[in-house]
Amino acid sequence: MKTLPESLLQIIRKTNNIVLVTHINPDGDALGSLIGLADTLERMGKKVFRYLEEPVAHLYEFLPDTGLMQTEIPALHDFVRQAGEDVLCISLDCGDRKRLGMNADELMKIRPFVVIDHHMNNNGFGDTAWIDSQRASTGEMVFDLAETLAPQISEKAALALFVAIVTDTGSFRYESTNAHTFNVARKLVDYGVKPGWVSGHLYDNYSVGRLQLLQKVLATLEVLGNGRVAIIRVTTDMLESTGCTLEDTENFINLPRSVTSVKVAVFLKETGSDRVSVSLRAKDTCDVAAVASRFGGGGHRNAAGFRAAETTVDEVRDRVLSVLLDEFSC
Ligand SMILES: [Mn+2]
Repeated sequence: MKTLPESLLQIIRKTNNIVLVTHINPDGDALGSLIGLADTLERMGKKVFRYLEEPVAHLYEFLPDTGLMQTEIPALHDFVRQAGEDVLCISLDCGDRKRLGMNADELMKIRPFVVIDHHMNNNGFGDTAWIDSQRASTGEMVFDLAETLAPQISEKAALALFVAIVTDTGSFRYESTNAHTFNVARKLVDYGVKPGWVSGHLYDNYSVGRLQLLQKVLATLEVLGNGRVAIIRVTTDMLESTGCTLEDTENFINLPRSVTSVKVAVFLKETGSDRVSVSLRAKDTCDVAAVASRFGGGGHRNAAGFRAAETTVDEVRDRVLSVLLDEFSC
């Protein structure tokens, strides 16, 4: 595990205006890390601009301070202008500058640009980077940072960081979970987090429509390669007829992945008339980050994804299958 670089601490300590950004379609780790760090920095007396491309997804609305997120680029410009030279941008949980979204170039004009992340394929874009692929979540890294910077972590920040860790470790089940992960989680509970309350919000808080959507998605299940590959899909029609959005499909992929024989689960999502987004989850040795990078995507060895345009779900299915079975022997 890489320790927190001193240079990062110095640059944060001396800067009074800090912009926090994360990847598009932010998950629990992205949002939790951003919220937890924002609160810690504000308690140190700094001004913080919490930038998101889109408002917080319904699933994560229970997180603290979601109302403080800003989505407007002109507001960001005002913040940076008022800050003058005394400004810094920190990117959290984002493995690639493209994943900063449509305003990536604008965001990266804010200098210095600091990257804190745990994605294996992160090439260290920006001026200063703290990247540690041994970490189970960015939230765990932000905890180390917050604990070093601030005398006390607030209950609010603790909750946000706990959600980051729980979601990115699949509730402490993934391979990346280690003693440090539990150590951080224990400290967060000491700071006031109630794990049962968090689980209730994350896992027992769904609509009937989502269950009906799950019914339709599971009906598309295909199992191939002698049971090693399981594929499910969601179409825009299914979303419409159940009153759901793609957000509601979060965690669906864990069901095909949970089958004993399955080494790779593939979730094909129709995101428009000719657009498809693909999530890949692996067990054991298959490296789905390598598979995803073949299609211009990325991620972790066990969890990765990519997007494809000007294509159909069937076409993408065939291409992914041939790469998985023929080239990677997953
Ligand atoms: Mn993460």
